[in-house]
Amino acid sequence: MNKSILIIGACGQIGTELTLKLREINGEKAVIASDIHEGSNELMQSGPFELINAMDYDSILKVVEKYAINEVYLMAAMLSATGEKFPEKAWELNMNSLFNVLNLAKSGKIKKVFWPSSIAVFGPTTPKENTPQETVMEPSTVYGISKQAGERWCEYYFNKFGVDVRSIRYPGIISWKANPGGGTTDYAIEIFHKALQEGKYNSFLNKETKLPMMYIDDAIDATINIMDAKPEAIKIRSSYNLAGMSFTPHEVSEEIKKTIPNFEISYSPDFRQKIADSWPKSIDDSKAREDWGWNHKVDLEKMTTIMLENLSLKYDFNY
Ligand code: AKB
Repeated sequence: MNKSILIIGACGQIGTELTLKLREINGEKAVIASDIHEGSNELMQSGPFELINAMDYDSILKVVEKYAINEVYLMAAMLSATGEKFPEKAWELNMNSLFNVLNLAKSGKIKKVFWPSSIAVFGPTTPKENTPQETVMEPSTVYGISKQAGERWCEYYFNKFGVDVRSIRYPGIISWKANPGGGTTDYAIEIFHKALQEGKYNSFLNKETKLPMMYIDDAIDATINIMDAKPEAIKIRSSYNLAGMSFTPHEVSEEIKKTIPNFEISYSPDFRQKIADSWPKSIDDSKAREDWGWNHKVDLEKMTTIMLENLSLKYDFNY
């Protein structure tokens, strides 16, 4: 069967690069981008685009029928920091969009679903180092609660209705093409922009806050690989732990200094510190590696080089 893919939330940080990559692999016409607003020029010019409100079942159904869609990637969500400001909206968006897509699959209109979970499913009572796949999960943010509930619903729809839904728990994703959207890990992107624009950065997380992170190319590979794996290989139908690297604001600043020696970092932790403190420092992703061959490629050093090289062109920075 030929793939006909719909990406909901295609203009966001991950959606933008996922859309471009899936179009490169499957051809532009096979991948329909959608969001509640238009995206970057690069994204808009790369293939078909439809306006969709992820909370409106009928607007999704219309596009699914128009293009005979068989796979949906649901990338629309309200992340941890923004979610704490708008708890009810976060719950509404994160849960309603998931139910819409799961119900489309249940009714047989689509065959396969990708839905991202997050390290935010873990909470202050979770073991912090090498956090296991199965462990205590008592998330303390609305975003985390919605992702944990979502994981339960994904597994339920698989067991009860045979819905082929696949999911990974993204760590903080670092990228340079599209801006991040209101997460606690966003400092790890802002720091590169500020280093090149101002030579200094005031971090909203403190010096030693270690969090799991991943470069966007690895995240996109993981997303496409889990969707391409044989159904029997996907033994976990809630969501897989996934890891790339872990670092602190201090460690990434030291890495930036290798290229920009005068770079200065200061620390003014805000409400996001408490969120970060509730999350794991590192993740055990051995199940993803065993079940569907996950393998990350980019470490802190390589990611720093890629970020500085690409953003220096945007800011016309010579070093
Ligand atoms: C956030 O910080 O909210 C996200 C996430 C870890 O899911 N980047």
